[in-house]
Amino acid sequence: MAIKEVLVPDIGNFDSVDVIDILVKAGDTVAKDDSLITLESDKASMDIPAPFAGTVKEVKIKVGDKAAQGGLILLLDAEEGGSTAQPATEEKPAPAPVAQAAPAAAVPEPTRPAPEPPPTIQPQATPNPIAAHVETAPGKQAHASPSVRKFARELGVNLSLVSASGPKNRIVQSDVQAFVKGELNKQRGGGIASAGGIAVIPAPVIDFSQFGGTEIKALSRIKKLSGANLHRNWVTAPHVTQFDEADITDLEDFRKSMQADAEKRGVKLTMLAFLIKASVNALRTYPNFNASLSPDGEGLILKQYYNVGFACDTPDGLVVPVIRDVNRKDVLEIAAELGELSAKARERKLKVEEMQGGCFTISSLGGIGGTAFTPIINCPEVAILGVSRSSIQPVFNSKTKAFEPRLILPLSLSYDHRVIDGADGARFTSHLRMMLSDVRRLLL
Ligand code: CAO
Repeated sequence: MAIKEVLVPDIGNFDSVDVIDILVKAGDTVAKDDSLITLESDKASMDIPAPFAGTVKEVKIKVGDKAAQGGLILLLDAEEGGSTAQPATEEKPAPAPVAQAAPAAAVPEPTRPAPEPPPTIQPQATPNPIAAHVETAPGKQAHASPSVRKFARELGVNLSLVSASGPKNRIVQSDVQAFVKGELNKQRGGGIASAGGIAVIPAPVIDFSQFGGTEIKALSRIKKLSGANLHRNWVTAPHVTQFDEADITDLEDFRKSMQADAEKRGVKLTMLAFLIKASVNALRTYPNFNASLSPDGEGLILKQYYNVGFACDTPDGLVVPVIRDVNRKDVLEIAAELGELSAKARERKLKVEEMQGGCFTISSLGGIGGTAFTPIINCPEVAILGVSRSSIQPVFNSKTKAFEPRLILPLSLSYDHRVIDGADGARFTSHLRMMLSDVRRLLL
């Protein structure tokens, strides 16, 4: 074995092109002609193949770098006799330590034979978006490097169905892997047989510019990721939405009475904080809501912790920060965390772990408006609470025999009907109603 450099070969008429995909990592074994990296210019994309077989010792380039002919890609521990067709250079050994300081010229530079130019790589033209769109319909345009296309072909994946997460809306290998995983999970259907999958007719491909001016606005990364997740959740979990209303007149009075105190402590005491507290009480009473289906669909994983996520609208799209161990926190602590996490979400400073581990989600649109909506479950959770705008409603008081103005909060609970029965759905919202209409219970 000998460590050799692998350099960017002659890539045609390009001075410097973007590295858009690294297909190997240190320790990987590659065969001659296996793709190592993908380069992309405005007009073309190309995979750079291994000039000989060996084990990757160190990758010297990263996604986002610019590459030009002769640039160092990686060091490859070449297999014996495997490099004859593609000579490359020996890795430069470190200069031997010398006892006395000596001018640099005194340490002989090890001979570094010029690498034999590898064969010219023929760039593969990036498909014309319009042509690709038509070509891959039904679905959408699929930008992917030749290696990813090969990988997809080997797995029988139709790239037009795969969501892209790479630069310039490019499908990368991990997207294909995620797609295959998703398909396998779908087939398992959470353990409940899916009758041959869902057959839908292809979406029509329409050139909207024939009707008037159009422009294309790229979807943000968050929108693309959340869109794919929402679609999967909507299609795989049979949703039922239970609507209810809670009388929050007393709770709102209480909240307002506590607001000044809370502000002194730098906290905005919001209705959402009380809703999170009430939800955890309902989750403890109805543990099937604090659960996930096991991956084989044979059981229910009941969670002994109570982490609640809340949908947060940011300029880049929807994110769901998670407040952990809500059962151990009082309403003020929850409100403080809500404020911190929402601010972080809007400043794009949320850490991955701050969006993980949720058991249940609340989507509050009350500050914006609306009377009811059907939220999509944040799977693998099994339920989500939608909250709409509260309003003063006339409520009949059977004792006084008169209508009274009360502040009514609309609730929309979507649940996964594989896990939750309709009766439990109604029990859960009734429990929430009770908690929210009696502030003493809520704070106990
Ligand atoms: N009814 C009436 N008014 C309400 C209300 C409700 N249910 N909930 C909040 N409000 C009012 C508040 O009183 C407040 O008014 P003031 O500014 O006059 O005090 C205002 O709306 C803002 O509310 P807030 O500061 O309490 O914030 P919030 O807790 O309502 O919202 C957050 C926080 C992060 C949930 C919100 O900013 C957000 O991003 N909401 C959108 C969530 C979303 O996009 N969901 C859809 C996901 S798809 O299923």
